[in-house]
Amino acid sequence: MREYLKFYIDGQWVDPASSATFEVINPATEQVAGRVALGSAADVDRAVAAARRAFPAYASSSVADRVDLLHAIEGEFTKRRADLGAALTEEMGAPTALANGFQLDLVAGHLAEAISILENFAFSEQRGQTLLIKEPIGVCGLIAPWNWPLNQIAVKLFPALATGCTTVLKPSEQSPFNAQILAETLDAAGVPAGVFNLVQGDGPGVGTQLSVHPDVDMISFTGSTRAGVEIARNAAATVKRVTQELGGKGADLVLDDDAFADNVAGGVTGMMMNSGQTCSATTRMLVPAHRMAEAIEVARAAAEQVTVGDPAEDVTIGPVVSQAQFDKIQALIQKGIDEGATLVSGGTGRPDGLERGFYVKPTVFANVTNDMTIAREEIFGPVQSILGYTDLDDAVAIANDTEYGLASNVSGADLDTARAVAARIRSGWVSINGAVDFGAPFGGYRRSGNGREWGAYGFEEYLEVKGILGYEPEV
Ligand code: TXE
Repeated sequence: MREYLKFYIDGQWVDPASSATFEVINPATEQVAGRVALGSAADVDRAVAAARRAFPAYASSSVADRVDLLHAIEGEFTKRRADLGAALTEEMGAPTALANGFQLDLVAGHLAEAISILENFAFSEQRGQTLLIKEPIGVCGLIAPWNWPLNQIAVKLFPALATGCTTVLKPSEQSPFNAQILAETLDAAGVPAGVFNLVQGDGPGVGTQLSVHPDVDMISFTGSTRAGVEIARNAAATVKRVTQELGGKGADLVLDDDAFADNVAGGVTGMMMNSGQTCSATTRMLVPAHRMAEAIEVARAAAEQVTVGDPAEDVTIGPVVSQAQFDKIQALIQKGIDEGATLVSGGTGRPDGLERGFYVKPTVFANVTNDMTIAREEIFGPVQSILGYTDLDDAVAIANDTEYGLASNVSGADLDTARAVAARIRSGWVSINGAVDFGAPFGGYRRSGNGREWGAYGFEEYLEVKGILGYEPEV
């Protein structure tokens, strides 16, 4: 059993103010996997004070020094990959191959991208008589979720460190282990004292205390829309900047062409990766109505290929993260059945032979209409909904008829059509045929959030822009 009873504050492993702890449940076994210190207001005060003290020197460090620091982090991260992967599997049930592979490859990708952007980033620029300067905003509270835990930390922490901000991280209370190991890697890499601080705890406690803290300049949050609204409200009292990456209900718009069967199959298995616990998962597959029967056959076969089980084994998906998520997903699957969608594959209850663990059957619904609950709410489980469209105007209208606007996809062989359709979807990200780009802005329209992460857009969130007017006198 793991035990993490210290926080990382001001370059030291310190005792928390209180002796309270919380337990982390391994979702594959439902057994306690570890115990972690529960932070309180006093720990947040101490961490924020350390970050504030460290800010002036770190903010004025040279770009070259920060590039060196990020390279040092890269070196230490590479050494700890196996430990990080094991932690991810234990705390959130990610299959070993996913935890050690793609999950950590994403983190490495964001770090490499941050280094290359930093090397070329224009922190100042002269326009006419005015000098424009981009300066780090200050002390940043980073509040992270559990679904792609280290990746979500990476997209906040690396731009913050690259731009010269100092940070206090609160990971999700459901996935705190990887963050403890991350803190060890940052310490080994020589991150200056106070530049990175780690306080573990829950949303009502440490999360709220960071949001209301008068000496925190910005909160970067990824999680539920519910918590995002609370954080924004709490942060408003001190006029903090808040960036929020919230939920999604993206469309996978499949064009009517020869690639149709492959795209339907890929769309089903793709959204089920990580047990569907991905904000950018495209959970509404839109197919031409006249090809619904074909889509059902292909989707059923694809879902049957998705193996569920012990994440230590060679499976496609492991459990979902918690009893609460399991219950939410079960209730939504039942809603789909009750509201009249066609159940193509899966359904309620655990898969055969898996009596323990938060395992969900890979589930596909067809003949879904966009007013059904399963088409409107973020399910965050391995549940795909297939909806029919009459023509491309109808498809675009369905894609855009959602409260969210985070990530969508257009699949098809005809790239001209795919590009034209992608341009009409109101969403921060629209991939064509599943493309991924570390430099593309990731973030949402509407209730999917505010601000953008990834690439140079992620840097801008951590910067203030200052104009020095009359820098060059008029001639
Ligand atoms: O999220 P919470 P939950 C969605 C997904 C999921 C649902 C609920 O649909 O089923 O949200 O998940 C911290 N002040 N996403 O309940 O509570 C919390 O401690 C400050 C989508 O687990 O939002 C944790 O660190 N912080 C999403 C983080 O917020 C607060 C990823 C996320 O937890 C807080 C996760 C508060 N008042 C869930 N309340 C995505 N966009 O990828 C909670 N937290």
